[in-house]
Amino acid sequence: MGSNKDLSEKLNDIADILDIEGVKWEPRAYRTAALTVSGLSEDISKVYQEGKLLELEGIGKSIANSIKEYVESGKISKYEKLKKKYPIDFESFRKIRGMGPKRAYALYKALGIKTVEDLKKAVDGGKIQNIEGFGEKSEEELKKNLESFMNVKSDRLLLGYVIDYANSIVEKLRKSGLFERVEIAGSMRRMRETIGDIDILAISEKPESGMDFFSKMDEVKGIVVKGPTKTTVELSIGTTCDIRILPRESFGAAMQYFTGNKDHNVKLRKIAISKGLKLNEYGLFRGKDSIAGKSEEEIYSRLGMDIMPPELRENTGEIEAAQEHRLPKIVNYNEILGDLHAHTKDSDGMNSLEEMASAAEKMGFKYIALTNHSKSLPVAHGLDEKRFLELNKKIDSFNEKNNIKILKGVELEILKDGSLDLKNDSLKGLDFVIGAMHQNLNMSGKELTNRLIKAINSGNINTVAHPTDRIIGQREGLKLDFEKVMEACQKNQVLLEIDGYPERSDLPFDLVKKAKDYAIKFSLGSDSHRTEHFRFLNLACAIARRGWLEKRDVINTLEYKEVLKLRR
Ligand code: DGT
Ligand code: CA
Ligand code: CA
Repeated sequence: MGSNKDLSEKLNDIADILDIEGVKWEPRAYRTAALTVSGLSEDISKVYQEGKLLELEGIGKSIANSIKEYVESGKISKYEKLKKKYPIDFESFRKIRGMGPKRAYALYKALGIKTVEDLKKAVDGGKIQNIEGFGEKSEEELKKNLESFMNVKSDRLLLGYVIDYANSIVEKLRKSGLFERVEIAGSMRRMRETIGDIDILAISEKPESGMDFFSKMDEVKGIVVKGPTKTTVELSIGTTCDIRILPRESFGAAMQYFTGNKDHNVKLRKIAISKGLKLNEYGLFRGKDSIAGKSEEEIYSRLGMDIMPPELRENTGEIEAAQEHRLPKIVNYNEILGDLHAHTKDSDGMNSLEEMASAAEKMGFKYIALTNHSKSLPVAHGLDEKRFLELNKKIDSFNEKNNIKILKGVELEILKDGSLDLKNDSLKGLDFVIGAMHQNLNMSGKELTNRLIKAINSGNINTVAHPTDRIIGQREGLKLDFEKVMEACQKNQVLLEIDGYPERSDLPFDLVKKAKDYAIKFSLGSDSHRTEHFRFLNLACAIARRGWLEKRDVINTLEYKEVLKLRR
């Protein structure tokens, strides 16, 4: 049995190889299928077993057959065959900026480079610049991008692709009737953007049957350790999952302890000691007597603190704030009324305006901003003034007939010199403008900062898209001078975006917290490229919460008409 992630990488590998072989169309089909698979909230084997493969976006008969083969045998014969001919680690190379499949193949042919380690050796030895099609400058750039990749690559999984899967495991455990309580703890409960494993805590009168049930679930690929109170399994999704069974009277203490994070716990324990108490996963003790343990509230309160949401527990000042009763009242997930970043197939999305709007309505959103790319981003089929005009007419007539409202938006390229990609006139017709830098990013931090600030000062953008431009596990954020950027945002009342798309999770929470001190407000966006992506808006809200934002700091808590007023 494999996983969605593994399958998606294999499909992408096939696409890369077909690209090298100069095959038309097919690579695109495989890439679309890979994207679909990686974005699924359930296991691909389940979709297959339910006979629903062909209902998936972009999956036709031939790719469905490959998936069938994969689910049944863990292998795809087409992949195995192609991979023999091209034994290259495309999966890693895809994550290195500027290392497309054709360049990877050129390096393989010239120097036998198959892996990241091979590449590093070649770059360090200055061997790339002599290869045809490369030069000193591209070697230099490759070196930078490779370093960036090496700095951030990790085995952690992205929360957005695991959270529904984990919740469905919890649901199954709850429904089994073998547990009195089942809860998620650890980094997932804190809604950290990446997770190392899944931590589950439970109360059960029948721990052994409970553990049996757990270790035999479909999601389980193998057992690491199995005992009556703690079992660790390897999940098909590519991470491990711990389940611990605890006595009822310790459950709060265990939730507190296993939610963490570690630094938060260490500080709490010190506070306990300073009060002559002892804190561990079984409770808060004076000598041998437990004085708290059943609930988390109890623990915090006996330590002289207000309880805080798990998202705040990163030891970044929340303990002090809790002691002084000045914790912020952070924004609630259900206070987010709409999504301010989404694409349709007019640019690089997969669904139509109507499909996106109806999916958003089903999610309970009151509005979405359609923010398709602008013309200078041809890889994303960016729209020019004329196409925006046509699309906006369509949006107007849609809004007349529907409850859910669409804001006429754009994800507008901030060009190399800081000027904007659409004419002022055409920007006037829009409701929400997201300024974004996607190209020419190999400038110095100072130049990039000035470029962005020029756009912020233009008075023509509402928010800055995914401000650091990091891609988790692939590349570091831009080396911007965020103090200057934040000052400019504050002065011009320009928002910063929190992009909830799992790989981006950008602005990161520590910078959100900093920006809040500049009295900057925020827009949240899922950056949806298909209907299934709207669930990522919740992740943007999680980052807002982890950055201590309150309702008034987040403009998605405003009604549609109020959001429209922002663009005056
Ligand atoms: P992860 O799994 O890397 O995404 O991050 P966590 O925070 O889920 O960490 P994990 O799974 O190693 O442990 C779960 C929680 O258990 C952690 O947040 C805090 C607590 N914990 C783990 N190790 C220690 C420790 O050495 N000391 C204390 N006080 N708490 C710990
Ligand atoms: Ca964990
Ligand atoms: Ca763990």
